[in-house]
Amino acid sequence: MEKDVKLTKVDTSVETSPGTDQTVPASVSQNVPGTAVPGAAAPANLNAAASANRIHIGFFGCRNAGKSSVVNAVTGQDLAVVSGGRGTTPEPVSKAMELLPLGPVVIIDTPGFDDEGALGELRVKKTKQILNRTDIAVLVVDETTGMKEDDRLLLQLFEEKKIPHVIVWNKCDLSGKKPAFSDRQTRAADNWEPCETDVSGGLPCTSAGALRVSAVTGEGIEQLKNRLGTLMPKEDPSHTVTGALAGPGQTAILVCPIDKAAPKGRLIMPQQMTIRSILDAGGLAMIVQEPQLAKAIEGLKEPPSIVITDSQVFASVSRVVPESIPLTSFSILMARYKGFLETSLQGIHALQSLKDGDRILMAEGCTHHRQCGDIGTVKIPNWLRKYTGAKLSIDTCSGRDFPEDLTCYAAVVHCGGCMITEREVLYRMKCSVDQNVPFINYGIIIAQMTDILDRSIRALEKI
Ligand SMILES: Nc1nc2c(ncn2[C@@H]2O[C@H](COP(=O)(O)OP(=O)(O)O)[C@@H](O)[C@H]2O)c(=O)[nH]1
Ligand code: SF4
Ligand SMILES: [Mg+2]
Repeated sequence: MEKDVKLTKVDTSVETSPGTDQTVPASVSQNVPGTAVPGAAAPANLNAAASANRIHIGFFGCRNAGKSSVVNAVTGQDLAVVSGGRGTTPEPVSKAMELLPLGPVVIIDTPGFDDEGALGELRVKKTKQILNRTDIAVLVVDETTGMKEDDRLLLQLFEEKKIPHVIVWNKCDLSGKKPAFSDRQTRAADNWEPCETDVSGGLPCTSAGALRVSAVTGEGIEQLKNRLGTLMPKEDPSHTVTGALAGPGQTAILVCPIDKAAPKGRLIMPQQMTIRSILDAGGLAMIVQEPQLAKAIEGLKEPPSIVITDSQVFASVSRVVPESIPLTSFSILMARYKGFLETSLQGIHALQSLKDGDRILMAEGCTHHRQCGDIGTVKIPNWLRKYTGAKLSIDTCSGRDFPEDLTCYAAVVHCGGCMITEREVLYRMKCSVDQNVPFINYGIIIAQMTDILDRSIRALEKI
C-alpha cells in the first residue's frame, strides 16, 4: 500500500485572476516577503485548470488570529508568512494548487481586516474586492481572545455577498479541552459544531458552522478541509447557452458574418459555444451569412424556433426575420450565460443621463488575438457619441488591465467576455456594482442604440 500520500500539489501555473493582489508562482520562495510577483501570467501547464476556473478559498480575520498559519496548515506548505508581529500580510497573497480532497483551488491569504493602515470604507472596499472572487470564505478567529466587532463585520460581508463560509476558532491548543469562548462548542464530535449555537458575543454561528483548530498542532485541520469540501459550489447541468431556445428536433438559425474581423478558417467562441449548446439539446443548427438568411427561413418547412445573430448586423437581420420568429444575439446569450445580463439591462438606463465630459470605460477580455476587431475601440464609441449627443471621453482596456478604481467612470461597457471565464467577468461586474458604476455589455448597448433591445430580450422568455 502506498504510504506518505501527499495532500497538496502545487501547480506550475500561477494565479491568473484579475486583481491587485500579489500573485505567487509555485517556484518562488514563499518565506521571503516581496518575492511574490505582482501581475499575472498565462498558465505554464496547459493541462492545469485555468486559475479562474478554480475554486477560490479566502482566509479572513483580524491580525494575529492565525490566518497565515491556518493557510499553511491546510496547504501543508509555507505559503504565507507567519509572525507574532501585527500585520505581516500587507497584501492578499494567492496561490493555485491541487488540494485533496477539494481538487484544483486557489488559496487566498488576506491582510488583517483590523489593519491600522486601511481605514473604514477603504478596507471594506478592498475586502469586497477579494470577496468578489472568493467562492468559500474562512473566518479565522483567535479563540483565546474571542470574536471581535471586525469579525462580525466580516461575517456580514460574507452574508451580503452570499459566500458560503465557516468560522475557524484557531489556537485551540492554548485553551486545551475547554475553549475560552463557550462550553457548548466542546460537545461536538469531530470538532464540528452545528449551527444553532451562539458563538461569543451572541452572534449566531454561520450557516456552515464553526470548527476548533490549532494551526500549530494540526488539530481540526483535516476536518476543516472536509468541511471546505462540503461547501464547494455545485455545477448546474441545466445552465446552458441556449436553454430551451432550440429543443429536440427544433431548428435554430445562426447568422455568422464572415467579414474581415472573422478569424481565418474558424468560427469565434460564442458561435462555437452556441452551436455546441444546440447540439447538446438535440436541436438543429443552421449556420448562414446574412445574405443567405431569407432563403434559409423560406426553405424550412416550419419556422425556426430562434434566430441568433451577430450583434453588429442585428438591425438588418431584424428587418429580414418576421416578428413572429424570436430573434436574439450571440452577445446577449453570452451575457445571460455568464450572469451579467440583468446588471447590463439595469445599467443601460445610464445612457439617458450621459453628458459632456463623462468618461466611459470600454473593457475587453482579450488582448493578443482580439476577435472583436475595432468594435469596442472605434464603432461603439462613435455610435455612443451619436446616440447620446454628448462629448464623451472614452478609455479602453483589454486583457488583465481592468482598473481597480472605477469611480471616475459614468459607465463600464464590457465585451461578451467569450475568451475569459465567467468568474473574471463577474468579478469585473461586481467591482463595478460595488462602486455604483453602471456595467453594460456590448451586445446590450448595441441593441439599445439600434432599438432592437426589446426584441432580443423578448426572445429569451422561453429560455
Ligand atoms: N499556539 C498557537 N499559536 C498560533 C496558532 N496559529 C497561529 N499562532 C501564532 O499566532 C501568531 C500570528 O500568526 P499568523 O498566522 O501570522 O496570524 P495572521 O496575522 O492572522 O496571519 C504567530 O506567532 C503564530 O505562531 C495556533 O494554532 N496555536
Ligand atoms: S473576450 Fe471579448 S474582446 Fe475577446 S473575442 Fe471575446 S468578446 Fe471579443
Ligand atoms: Mg498573515
